[in-house]
Amino acid sequence: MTQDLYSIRMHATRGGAHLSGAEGLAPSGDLECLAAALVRRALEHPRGRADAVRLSVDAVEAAEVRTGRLPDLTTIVVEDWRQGREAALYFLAEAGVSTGAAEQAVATLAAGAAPGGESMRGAMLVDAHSGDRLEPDPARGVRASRMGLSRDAERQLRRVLGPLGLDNEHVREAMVLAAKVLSAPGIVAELCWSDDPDYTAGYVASPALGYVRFPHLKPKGEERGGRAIFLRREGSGLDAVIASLESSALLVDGMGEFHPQRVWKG
Ligand code: WAQ
Ligand code: MG
Repeated sequence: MTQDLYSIRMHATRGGAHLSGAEGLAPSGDLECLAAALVRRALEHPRGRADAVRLSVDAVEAAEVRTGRLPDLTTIVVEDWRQGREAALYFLAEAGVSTGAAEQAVATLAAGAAPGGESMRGAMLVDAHSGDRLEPDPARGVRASRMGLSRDAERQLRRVLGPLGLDNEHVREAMVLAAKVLSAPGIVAELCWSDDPDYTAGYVASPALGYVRFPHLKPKGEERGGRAIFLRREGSGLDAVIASLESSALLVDGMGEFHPQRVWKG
């Protein structure tokens, strides 16, 4: 990396509760435009208008920035969210998550993973074997940040996603976030569905499976969403995983493969 990059983060709240967050990694010339887009996003959120928006911009030294590629993408066509969750459990098992841990994480996200049944601001960290929750703060969770797409990669990604009907912010950002998560040590899998009431899709990602998306992981109108990051507890240790998710910088500058969609047969 020769160019200096900045990490930009947005956190919006409404009535003191988490409403929306976003993070990116961009050259200085892109920051003004990005900041405006993030403020707009907080004010036009489908769950309501933010009453506080915090933006932070931090320089990241070029030498700290790793580069990487996106995970491969596959869509598994499911009829509804019940089928979607059944399929997600199947892929989590394929990835190496125990049945108990996977079922518990799905139930926890469905019930609202933060205390009081709200959505968390960040992700739960879950022991892939026991299902134990490992994140230090169960309301905040762990927020992956300092990741972004290079301009060229963004152009390429949009060119491929467009004809698939998938060129939207949810998909682009989730793929970049999954790339960041999968690059952390000891990661077994990630499970996600949105907290936006109108967006029902979600995904399971793992180093071997890539990004496997399901058009429905929750009913339309449902506001509870979130992320579970499944870890192997032995190995690098929790602090190293959290440091990697929060503080290491990843610029995605390459594509993965795009597989044809498959229909879930149960
Ligand atoms: N780090 C950790 N957790 C996060 C982060 C982050 N940077 N951003 C969001 N989360 C958690 C948080 O609990 C949110 O409530 C939850 O994830 C959902 O965030 O069609 O739109 O931004 O392939 O609503 C996935 C499917 C869409 C895309 C995900 O997530 C597709 C989405 P949202
Ligand atoms: Mg959201």
